[in-house]
Amino acid sequence: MSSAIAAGVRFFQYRNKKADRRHTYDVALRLAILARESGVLFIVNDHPDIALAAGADGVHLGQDDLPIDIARKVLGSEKIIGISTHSQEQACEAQYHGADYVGFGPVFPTTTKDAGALQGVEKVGLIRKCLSIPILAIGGINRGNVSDVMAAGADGVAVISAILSAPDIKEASAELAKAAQRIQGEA
Ligand code: 3NM
Repeated sequence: MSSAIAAGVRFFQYRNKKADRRHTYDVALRLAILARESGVLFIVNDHPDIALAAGADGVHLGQDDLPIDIARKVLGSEKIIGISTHSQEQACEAQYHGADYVGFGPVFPTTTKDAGALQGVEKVGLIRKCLSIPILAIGGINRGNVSDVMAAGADGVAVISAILSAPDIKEASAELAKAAQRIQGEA
């Protein structure tokens, strides 16, 4: 995380589907402290209670996690609640229920998880037209396609393998952050 912070990444999610809740809390606590000291945002995947207990900025929910309004009860009005969406209908519903942002994907093929039907860049443009909350595109995003996704209307991108599998995490983060910011600056 430190390398990515140094490279300009400003929003982090701790996602570990295999760890038990105690381990998730322990790691989230350390990452929340680092994020606060570094002035970046930090959210925890799946668990609103762990996000709150660890002092994170919010939670990222999946479609099968707690509903947004229940997570809101746990976290209060100040924390960030985001949710993964995989269709225009889910994205609209997330906004209606008070999500602060939606993740939308998979935009491109990914081997990181079985993310369901491919959405493509055009869908990002479509949901941009009906959502006022930020859209973070996810799924197979890399330095070669990030500009297209941003140009289609995403507010940001969520990236796993193009950063974590890169030989140099700092360099990969910097290239992605620079490409995303350049397009945002043009918008
Ligand atoms: N969620 P990578 S795609 C965690 O479509 C996740 O909601 C997705 O990893 C979704 O950057 C995905 O390595 C994996 O493709 C993203």
